[in-house]
Amino acid sequence: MVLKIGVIGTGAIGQDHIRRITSTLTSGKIVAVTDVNKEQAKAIVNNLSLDAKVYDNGHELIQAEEVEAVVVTSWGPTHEEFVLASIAAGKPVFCEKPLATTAEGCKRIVDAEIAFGKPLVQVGYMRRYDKGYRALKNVIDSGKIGEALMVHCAHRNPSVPDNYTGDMAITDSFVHEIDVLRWLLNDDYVSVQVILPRNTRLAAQGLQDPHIILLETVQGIRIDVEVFVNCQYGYDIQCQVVGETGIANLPEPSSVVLRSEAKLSTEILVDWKERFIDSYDVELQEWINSTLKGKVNGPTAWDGYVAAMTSDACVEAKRTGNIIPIAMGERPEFYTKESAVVEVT
Ligand code: NAI
Ligand code: ISE
Repeated sequence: MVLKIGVIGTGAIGQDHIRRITSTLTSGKIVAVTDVNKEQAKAIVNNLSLDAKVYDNGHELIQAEEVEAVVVTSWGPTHEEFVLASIAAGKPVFCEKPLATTAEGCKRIVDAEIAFGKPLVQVGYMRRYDKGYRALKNVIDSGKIGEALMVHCAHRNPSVPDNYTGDMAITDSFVHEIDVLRWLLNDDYVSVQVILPRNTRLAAQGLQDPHIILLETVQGIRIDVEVFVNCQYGYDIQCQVVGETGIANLPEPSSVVLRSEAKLSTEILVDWKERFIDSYDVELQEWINSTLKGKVNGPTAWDGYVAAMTSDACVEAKRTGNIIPIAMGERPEFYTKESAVVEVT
C-alpha cells in the first residue's frame, strides 16, 4: 500500500521531507505540492522528477481527490488554517511545529479533531524519534538511575538567520525541549521562570541571547535549559538527567575520535538538519506506516497545544521576570487512547 501525500510549503524543511519521502522512505508518494512561491514548487517537482501536480493554494490541495494525507511545512502562522481544513476534509495531517502560533489556535484544532471523532493530527516534534533520546528514555524508564530529580539541558545553535527575531528562542527553538522533556519524563509542567544572562555581543541587534529557562514539573522535577542561539562553535544539544542513584546523559552524535598534531578531538555538527536527520526519517516513516493503518502514533494535537501553552507562559515569564504557573487542564480522554500514544521501540 502507498500513501498519496500532498505537501503545503516547499521551503527548507518541506523540500527536505519531499526528498526523504521520495528517495529514502517507503510506502509514501508525493502526488501534490503547493507554495505561495509557485515557481519554487514547480522547480522542486521538475528537479526531483516528481509525478505530482502543483496546486494554486493549500486549500485546493487538501480538497484534491488524489491527496490521501497532508504534510504542512509552510510558515508557522499558516499552520492552523491548513490543519483545520484537513480535519474538515477528514484527511490525516502531519504538521511541522508549531501546530499553531497561539495556544487558542491549538485549542481550536484540538476541539475540531475531537468533534470529528477520530485522531488525524500529528505534530513534527522529531526528537521523540531520535535514537539517543529513545535510549535515554529507556534508561529512565528502567529505573537504573532511580527517580529523576533534576534535568540540565542546552540548546545551542551556531547562529540564526535574520528573520529569527523577538521571542523565537522560546517559540521556535525551546519548544523542542518543551515537547521532548515531558515525553522523556512522562510528566507535565506546573511553572516556568526565565532568567536573562549577560547578552552576547554576537546576537543581532535587539535579540536577547542567551536565555536560561527553569521549569518545574508536577512530580517536582527541576529542569534548567540554556538556550543560546549564537554560540558560534556548533549545533549542540545537551540533556543530562540526574536521578536518585545515577546520572544519564543524552549520547553525543557519533564522530571519529582524532589524534593528530598533539590534540585529541571530535567534530561537532553545525546544522540541525544533520543532527536530527535520522530522527526525521524515522518520524516520517512511522507517520506513513501508522497513517496507512488509520492511526496516529506520534505527538498529537494535544501535545501541540501543551507546547503552545508552555511557550506562552515562558514568554510571559520572560516579559515579567515572574515565576508563571502553567495550568493546561486535564488531557481529554480522546488523547489517552492507545491510538494516540507514541510507542518506544
Ligand atoms: P521556509 O521559510 O524555508 O519555508 C516555508 C515555505 O512555506 C516557504 O517556501 C513559503 O513560501 C511557504 N509558504 C508560506 N505561506 C504559505 C502558504 N500560505 N501556502 C503555501 N506555502 C506557504 O521555512 P522552514 O525552515 O522550512 O520552516 C517551515 C516550518 O517548519 C516552520 O513552522 C518551522 O518552525 C518548522 N521547522 C521545523 C523543524 C524541526 O526541527 N521540526 C526545523 C525547521 C523548521
Ligand atoms: C529550528 O526552527 C528548528 O526547529 C531546529 O530543530 C532548532 O534546533 C532550531 O533552534 C530552530 O531555529
